[in-house]
Amino acid sequence: MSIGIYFVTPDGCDDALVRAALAGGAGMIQLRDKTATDAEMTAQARRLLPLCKAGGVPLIVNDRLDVALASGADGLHMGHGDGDPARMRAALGPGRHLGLSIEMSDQLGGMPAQGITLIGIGPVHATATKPDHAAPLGPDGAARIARRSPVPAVAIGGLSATDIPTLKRAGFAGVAVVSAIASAPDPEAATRALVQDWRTA
Ligand code: TZP
Ligand code: MG
Repeated sequence: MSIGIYFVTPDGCDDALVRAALAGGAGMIQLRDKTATDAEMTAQARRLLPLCKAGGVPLIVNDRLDVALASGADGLHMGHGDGDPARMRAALGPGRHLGLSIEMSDQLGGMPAQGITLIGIGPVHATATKPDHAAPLGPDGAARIARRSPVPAVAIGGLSATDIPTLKRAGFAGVAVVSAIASAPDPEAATRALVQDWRTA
């Protein structure tokens, strides 16, 4: 699986920001919003799904199985310890993505059997976007975990263009970013530049 640039939304993300990431060439979108209600998130996912589908880009819902199911999203992404992945897979059925965030290699156990299709490894660097994050792994630490992963992995946490060559060479399927796109003055141009860096790395 090659994802390239995986855009994870900030809280309160407007549709325009997701449109910009899609226009810039993001390969996967994760709707992550710790502040929205389930109804708001479901409505937003329903609005965004046709745009994502038109570009062949999977739209993944963070944390909320009910929202993923109600919206018909392409998958769910959960944190380690946020529930039983096997139960999430049973509820999602086959054919949709099930992502899992992990912070250490101990958490790789049992992965394919649980129906997980993608793991997010991080944080690579400290980041203000996730205030309660675990100790940063650094690119080498994240890569060591990725090498042991039985499923494709993306790196996350404080990532920018400078990290891309190392992470791509380490075998990651992509890099997941919030602020490198969401806080850029021109999110579409920022996405396009990251995608270009990924392609040429
Ligand atoms: N999980 C680990 S770090 C992180 C998440 C959701 C936030 C990444 O945001 P940013 O702005 O790309 O550092
Ligand atoms: Mg979570």
